[in-house]
Amino acid sequence: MLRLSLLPFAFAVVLLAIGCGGEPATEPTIAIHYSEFTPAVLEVPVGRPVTFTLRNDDPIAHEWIVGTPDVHDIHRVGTEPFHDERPTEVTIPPLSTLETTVTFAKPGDYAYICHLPGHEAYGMAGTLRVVEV
Ligand SMILES: [Cu+2]
Repeated sequence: MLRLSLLPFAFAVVLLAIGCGGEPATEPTIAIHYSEFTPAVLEVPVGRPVTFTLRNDDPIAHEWIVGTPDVHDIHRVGTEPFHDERPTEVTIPPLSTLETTVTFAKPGDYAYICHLPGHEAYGMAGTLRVVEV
């Protein structure tokens, strides 16, 4: 009896794990809590505007910076304390939500990382998969 009642739950977990085989997201939400991005891997389409909702549930500020390795190299040693001028570089104040819209011209995997001191080392990084649709 117990086994039967758990079956639908197990099925739902499998569906979540394979992302339901759906389209890449054009309006994804990335949540930040305990200095961690959720989801840590996200698939979006190339050549189409993608509006990211960035929700910071922590009582401290974080950054969401997405780009190629050279972009991250710059930000690892950068001194800009606040980002609000490029759609791919966003500072999210404590306990707040921001939106940013980006159209990715080239498919590939791009890291998104918080470059505030110590946050990347703590694990505050994710992967954005930009895919052909
Ligand atoms: Cu952070």
